[in-house]
Amino acid sequence: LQLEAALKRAVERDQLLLHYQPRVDARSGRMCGVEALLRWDHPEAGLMAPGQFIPVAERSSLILELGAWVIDRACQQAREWIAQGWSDAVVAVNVAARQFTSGHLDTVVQQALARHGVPARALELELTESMLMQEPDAAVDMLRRLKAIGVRLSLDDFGTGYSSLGYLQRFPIDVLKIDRSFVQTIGCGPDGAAIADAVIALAHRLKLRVVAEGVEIEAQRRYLLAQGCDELQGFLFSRPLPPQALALPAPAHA
Ligand code: G
Ligand code: G
Ligand code: MN
Ligand code: NA
Repeated sequence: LQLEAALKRAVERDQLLLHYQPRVDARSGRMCGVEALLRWDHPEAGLMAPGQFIPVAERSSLILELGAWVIDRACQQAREWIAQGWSDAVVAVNVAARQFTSGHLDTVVQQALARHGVPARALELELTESMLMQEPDAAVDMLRRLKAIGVRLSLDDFGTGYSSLGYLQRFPIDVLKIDRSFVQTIGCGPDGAAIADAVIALAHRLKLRVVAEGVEIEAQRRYLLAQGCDELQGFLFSRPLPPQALALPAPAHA
């Protein structure tokens, strides 16, 4: 309860910040987007990772406030990058289950885009299988409303949750993100790449983009490129960084 009260104050006291981890185009190596990752600059504990406080926020409606703050700040940053010449910047934000099932996510997104004058294509929402499977019909309805706004939708940690492949076809999503546990086994034993291979094939068969996360070594990069994976993310390229530390890509249409 103490942490919850402190977290509530953190929003008001401007102690939250976003770090950004690059996503690179597998073929060209060019940065094609970033994932926003929440941090709490705690006055005593220092910089806290979301694993330490998101679960606390998720126990109450505080997660809705926090989630809206993240979307707003990500849009503000996207606006800044676009103004700096990174015209096709895409900022992906993680969405919590309660945020998705609240029924207001489309309104929150629409308002943030409008407030900062950001095109919808610059925002991607990272969802998980389990949050969509809580109430699949309601989920399809919300996904359609989000698609109508024009934001990109991805399934994060794909392969670790529970979902049915049948629903995958009903959900109007754009991107599958291969969970890092399936990337880290590439090169380990004869079946180490089996799940990554299958997810890439499935994604392309369904005309979805596929992103591998947790790419840490060159052998994984080379393998995923050869398999046709579209985008890569991981410590091999960069850790999550404060926005001013990111080197922006050269203009695409120079
Ligand atoms: O950075 P770290 O490894 O601690 O991230 C842990 C988890 O926190 C990841 O699963 C990530 O998706 C989640 N996370 C990071 N930022 C946010 C955020 O802004 N909102 C929500 N709901 N989850 C986040
Ligand atoms: O669940 P989600 O995919 O949103 O989790 C993102 C988390 O994964 C972030 O906290 C980020 O720091 C972490 N991460 C990003 N790249 C790598 C990597 O190459 N290796 C590992 N172990 N973690 C990573
Ligand atoms: Mn994520
Ligand atoms: Na993930």
